[in-house]
Amino acid sequence: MRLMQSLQPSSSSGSGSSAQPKNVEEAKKKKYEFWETQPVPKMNDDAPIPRDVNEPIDPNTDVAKVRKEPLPLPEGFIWVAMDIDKNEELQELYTLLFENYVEDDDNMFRFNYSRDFLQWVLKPPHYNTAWYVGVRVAPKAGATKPGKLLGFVSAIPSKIRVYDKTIAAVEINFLCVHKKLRSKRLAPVLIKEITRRVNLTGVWQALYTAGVFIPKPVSTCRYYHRSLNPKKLIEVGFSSMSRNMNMTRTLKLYRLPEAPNKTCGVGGQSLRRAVKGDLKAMYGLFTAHMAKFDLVPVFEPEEFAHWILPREGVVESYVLEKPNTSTKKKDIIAFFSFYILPSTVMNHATHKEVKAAYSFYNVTGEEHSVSLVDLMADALVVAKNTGMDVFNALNQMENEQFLKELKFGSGDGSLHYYLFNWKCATFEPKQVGVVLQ
Ligand code: MYA
Repeated sequence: MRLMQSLQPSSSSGSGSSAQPKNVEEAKKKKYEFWETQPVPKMNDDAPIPRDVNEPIDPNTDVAKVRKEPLPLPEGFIWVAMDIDKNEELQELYTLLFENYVEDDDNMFRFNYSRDFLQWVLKPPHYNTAWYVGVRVAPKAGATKPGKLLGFVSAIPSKIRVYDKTIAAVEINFLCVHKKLRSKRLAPVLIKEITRRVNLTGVWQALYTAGVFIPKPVSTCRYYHRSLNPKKLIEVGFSSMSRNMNMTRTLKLYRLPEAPNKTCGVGGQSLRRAVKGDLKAMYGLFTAHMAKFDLVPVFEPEEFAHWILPREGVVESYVLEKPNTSTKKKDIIAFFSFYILPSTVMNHATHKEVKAAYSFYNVTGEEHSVSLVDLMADALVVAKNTGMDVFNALNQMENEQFLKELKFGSGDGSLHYYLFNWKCATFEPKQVGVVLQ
């Protein structure tokens, strides 16, 4: 069975949008009217950036020079900061994304970020509500309701280490323009406005990912998919059955044990859902693990807690414990985590949604008392028992160790990583330690 579809952030979908390049060959033929004006690497600059170059493209850090007023919008539209603590506004954002956000190239699936997921992703410690930038239709005189939300982009604060430098940055996500307003150059205005708002706080760099190829990725990773519910995935067209397979054989191929068993039992080890009291040990494992990679998030303990503690239907994490004979307590020796992001099945009579788990941060301790393959074999079982249909992972970090062995199939799209206003050597997927939602 070959997995045919892979949901990638792609702007080629939806009405009226012109196809975006997917790779460097296509990209070199295109003129990037907007991106050529921005502090990002030039598309046609083929010389690789040497490893000792690791610095801003535009070194200006003078907040006084940042424009004080919002960018002008076409008549009839206004800027708003969405208040996602208000149910109605969270619902409006949810609906904009539910109807207009990222689709696969064949317009069969669309990401369906839940309201709880949005609250998780947009509200890490130190979030800034001015960075939930919305564009609304200007309300008519005397109107009691706000105008419809037609565009959005968000930033959250983030510290990232790029090789040996740690920089204050933001992560940009949820850039979305309503399908009816596509190809009218609203996206560049949203990007310039979020840049202005971030610059006003003295931050000059950003990290973002996209399925489209724009100037110029610092890394390109591939998605891999592991069927947990192969029958449904085939029925909705997410994956297809190869010619020498039938359903019985396919089901057998992807069958999983009913309970996690790879890591358990061995030397008294046991697996359980992570709780607050585990955070100190998990944080220690995590920071040691991240030292292996070159593009990584630098979390304070409270940020780590925000990202890793389980939230029903949003993010799951499990720790593996081992009895310590000298302390008579249990030590946490590894953990895995995944976030839960369903996709709407757009045109199917019975199936409305594919439930997908996305590999997040998975760490085995230094002593290697458990292999990443065994740990992730149990992650698959937990994901399946949580109701997931598919488990997705990028070929980043050390994921190549388990992808083939655990029967992940290669997707058909790439995820490009970008740094705004930063010049550095590109990263192999195995050097990329950051996972964005
Ligand atoms: S990735 C997810 C992006 N969202 C979607 O794919 C949802 C579905 N699509 C849409 O809503 C629209 O098609 C979007 C474009 C909004 C994507 N990233 O307004 P336009 C360039 C960056 O006429 P539209 C995510 O959220 C395109 O090359 N640029 O087009 C991360 C062209 O520029 P150029 C993109 O289709 C976002 C211009 O926009 C993308 O109506 C990171 C055309 O504008 C894209 N995904 O709207 C944003 N797609 O002329 C950058 C197209 O040069 C953040 N374009 O070719 C930068 C850092 C900012 C903060 C800095 C702080 C220091």
